[in-house]
Amino acid sequence: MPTITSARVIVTCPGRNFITLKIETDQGVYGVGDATLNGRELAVASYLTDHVIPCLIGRDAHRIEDIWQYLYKGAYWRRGPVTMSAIAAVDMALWDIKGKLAGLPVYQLLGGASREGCMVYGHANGSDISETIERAQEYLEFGYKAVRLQSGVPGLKATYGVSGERFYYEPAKGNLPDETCWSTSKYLRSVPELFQKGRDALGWDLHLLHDVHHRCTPIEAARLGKDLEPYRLFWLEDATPAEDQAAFRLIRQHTTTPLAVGEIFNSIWDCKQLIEEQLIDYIRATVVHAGGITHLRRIAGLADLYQVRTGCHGATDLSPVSMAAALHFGISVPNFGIQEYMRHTPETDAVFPHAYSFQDGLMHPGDKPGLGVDIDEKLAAGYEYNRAYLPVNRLEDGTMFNW
Ligand code: KDG
Ligand code: MG
Repeated sequence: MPTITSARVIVTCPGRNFITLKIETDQGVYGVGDATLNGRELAVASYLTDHVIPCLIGRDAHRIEDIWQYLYKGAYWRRGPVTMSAIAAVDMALWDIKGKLAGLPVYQLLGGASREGCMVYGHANGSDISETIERAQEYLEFGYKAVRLQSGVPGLKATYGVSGERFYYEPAKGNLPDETCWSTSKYLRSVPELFQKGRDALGWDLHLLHDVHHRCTPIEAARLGKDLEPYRLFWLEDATPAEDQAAFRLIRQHTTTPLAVGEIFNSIWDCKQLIEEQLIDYIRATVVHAGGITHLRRIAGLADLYQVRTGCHGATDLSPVSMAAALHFGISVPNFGIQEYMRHTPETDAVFPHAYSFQDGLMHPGDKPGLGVDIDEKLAAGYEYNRAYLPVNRLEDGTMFNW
């Protein structure tokens, strides 16, 4: 049996913060797992170092399910993003070890490939509609089959998803959170025009997506979904905050625009009702924030029964370790839908050398044993942690709102 001899957390900031868990065994094989929780990174690092790692030493690294249950049930305090990101990191690292010891890429241990590659989407964003469309055209030239369109809203200084970065997505900044200002009525007026012009310029072959980022009430979201029906979106994401799963019933009753939700979910309980009542079409829970490959497979299994497909979160703040794990999961699971892929900067890619690749709009995890991703610890040590926050958002009259 491969015994866990040590485990440690590596904190690095090659342009942005990443938390990586490295688990070593007595067989000379180690595994890596991502534990990055944007804006709250050190909470997960401490949870791992102070509470989880001492429980791992001496355990059989092959017992992935048992260790998962031990960390989930054994904590007594179940669920929550900090706990579940920590468990996810352990889970990813153990799958990495199992693959390396078997001499197989992780997707082969998950049942093998169900498709040639995972369709991915990138973010096209611009300060106005024409800039957004130009960005989307660049994605088309790269070979993407799906693009998310976000555009500045006339009358608002800044809006979600629109940043200076072209191919990365980096909203976390500063010593304290940035404050942005929001008006749902201005936003709702501008989005249909974005998609009407988007379809005119980009045609109908490209899949188009949009992220509301939890900013509408259910009835506002229902109206937006209806207004966007002529443009046949692939999905409308996070239409309303999903703490209240039943709220999606109202949206669903009014529109046939497909709905996606779940990037902030951390357990199957967050989406059980959404899935069982077929209130959504895509579940966006991710490998890093929802308990690792082991738990995400459980969510996908439930979703498959109800014809809900996967559409995992994959913004730049999910490290290349998560990206690799997401692709092993995505290529193997029967009800894969799409994978978000915002690229990492060259500094990040250098710290995390990886085997996954992009071609013609699809990504493949590669065939290296394990996850096929590593961390260059020497390089990582050169980038010190830099506290950064996600922005907060207020309505025009100053009322605190959802970001
Ligand atoms: O850290 C938060 C971001 O990853 C999130 O705002 C990105 O909504 C997002 C998306 O769909 O990528
Ligand atoms: Mg989102």
